[in-house]
Amino acid sequence: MFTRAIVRPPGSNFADGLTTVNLGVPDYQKALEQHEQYCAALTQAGLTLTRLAADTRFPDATFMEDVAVATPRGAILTHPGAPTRAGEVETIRATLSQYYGPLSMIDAPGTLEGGDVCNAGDGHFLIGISRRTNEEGARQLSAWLARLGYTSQCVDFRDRRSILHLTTGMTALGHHRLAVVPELADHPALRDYELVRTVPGEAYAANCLRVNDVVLVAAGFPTFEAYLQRLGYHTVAVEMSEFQKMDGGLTCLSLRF
Ligand code: CIR
Repeated sequence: MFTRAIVRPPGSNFADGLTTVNLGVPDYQKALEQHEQYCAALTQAGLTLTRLAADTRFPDATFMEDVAVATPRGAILTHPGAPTRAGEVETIRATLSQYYGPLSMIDAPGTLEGGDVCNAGDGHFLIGISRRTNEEGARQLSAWLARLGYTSQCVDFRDRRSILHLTTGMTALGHHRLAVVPELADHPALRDYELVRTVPGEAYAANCLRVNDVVLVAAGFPTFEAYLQRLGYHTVAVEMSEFQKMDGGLTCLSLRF
């Protein structure tokens, strides 16, 4: 059960952030509107929002998920693998400490981005090894999670080049279910889960966000959304086109706890 989320709107230089997709330059005004719609959906789902100010020192800083891992028992600051994002970590420390007290962090040579971490349920976390998260970062996170009484497992997907972060390719739906892109569905680490696969052309929809009784889905992926509804989920569609252009999805835009 989540009660809070920390969010930060995109800054005016949002388009200068990192991207690997070829979908054009994001429209800043539209991105602000979509961010507002996202915040409204989180509020509607029962969360109290802490809204940080936009920070133009870091064009990717709206993607809050990557700079910390927040769990019901503790939070840890990450060590982004993307050098341009390293400075974002300190911008969240004071806010997160208000809720969790002094925070530990992932140290070099470890790198880890929160987008590579998935709380799969039942006290178990999946940790992606990716272009941004290395084995040492995953090892440090796993040890920290173990101290909190959680189990974890690594999902090395460096051979699946189209997936940036683990949560780009899969997200937890509860009930031992994962939403997943076909490219990740045969990964041995996922074999004990029931998988809800996206259909061709809807891979972006795998990054959905379960918030209590609601699942936020990216607007424009009707097959996936209808599939979730048939499984009994109450879905809320949020326009995400401008964030998609910068490789970001629904989970990336907040830290929930
Ligand atoms: C980046 O490349 O770091 C940002 N443009 C997008 C980060 C998306 N975050 C996520 O998947 N958790």
